[in-house]
Amino acid sequence: MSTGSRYTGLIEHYRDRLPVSADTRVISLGEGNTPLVQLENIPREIGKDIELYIKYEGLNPTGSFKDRGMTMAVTRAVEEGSRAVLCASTGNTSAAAAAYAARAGITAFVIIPEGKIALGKLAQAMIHGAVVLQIKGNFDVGMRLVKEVASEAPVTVVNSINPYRLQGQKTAAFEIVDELGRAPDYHCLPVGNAGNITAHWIGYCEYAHHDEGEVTAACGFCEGASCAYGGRGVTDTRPVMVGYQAAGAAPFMRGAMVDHPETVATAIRIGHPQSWDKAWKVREESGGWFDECSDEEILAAQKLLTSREGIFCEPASATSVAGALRDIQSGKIPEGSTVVCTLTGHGLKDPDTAIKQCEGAMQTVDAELDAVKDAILKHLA
Ligand code: AN7
Repeated sequence: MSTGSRYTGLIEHYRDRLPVSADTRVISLGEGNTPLVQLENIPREIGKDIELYIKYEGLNPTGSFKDRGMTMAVTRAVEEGSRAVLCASTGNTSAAAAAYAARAGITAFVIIPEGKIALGKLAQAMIHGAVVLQIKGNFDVGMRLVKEVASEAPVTVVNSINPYRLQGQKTAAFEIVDELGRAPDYHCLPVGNAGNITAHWIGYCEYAHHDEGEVTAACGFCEGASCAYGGRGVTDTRPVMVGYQAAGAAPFMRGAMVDHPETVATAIRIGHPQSWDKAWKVREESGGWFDECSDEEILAAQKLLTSREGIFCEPASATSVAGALRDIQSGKIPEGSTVVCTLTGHGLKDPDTAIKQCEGAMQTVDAELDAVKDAILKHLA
């Protein structure tokens, strides 16, 4: 138990709202408590009166929001006596599983699609000592294999079908309400398996269960009137939830699973979302919608954030901003709104895609004063 003000991770911080007991050994790397940064330049440039924030989840210990779910999932796996965790991953889950397993002193097995995960994520899984199994198949195939092998080997699955993952991830919604004093009007996220959009809705709903003995803002994910959080809400507002997919991997737009998903945003190169039914329920309950963004729009939004706001996220994360800006410009998200976009992963995860976008941005000059001075003066001219 921390007694001072040192932040020691989201389980300690939100302990009374998470499935842990007083003597649970918490496996934490100090995740959560990420910055909510208000964008200044982009809203001005598009000429819209909008309070636009990004939730910078790339600043978690392994560089993505997955840490929120992984601290819970690994904590519970260890508590239940598990010696190994297993996941399929487009990259970030494998990085988080590898790190938290190392912290806990257990083994992580990760199944990844060959050649389709960003370099930083692969480096993380390997350096933390995970057993990395590359398959000649995409994430969805890997996920099927995980489910099949889990019943035949002594491993705990730590994909978001593990309910503790969503419990950990719901804390991002708590943090936003704690900071803003209310829920935003709109919350925009990139959608792959749709675990994160579901987790956020669970968090927002729990925080809105505020009447003593009665659930005022019931969501379809709790036990209704017997919800453990009734009477413990802190706000009566909930956002409209908006999920954006990459156009080549957009089952929620097709209304059906996609067998061969393709996108530059490899993190969300997912055609068979694991939280399919849950995400439709989120849309319905929150009055939200799904939409899709092209790879060009995604990369343009990534570039806009880096060049105008100094914020570097990976391509998948930029999908939330790409979609939100389009809906703000069209008026679907009206002026005067408060909007939060989750930036799910750090830009350093995928240096190759970033560098590819910046051709001609580097010049080679002689190692002499004149050459360097010329280059600077030419640029300023
Ligand atoms: C940066 O790592 O599924 O809709 O295996 O890494 O909750 O799936 C990653 C997903 C968005 C989508 N942004 O979240 C994995 C994996 C980033 C991601 C998503 C992912 P969900």
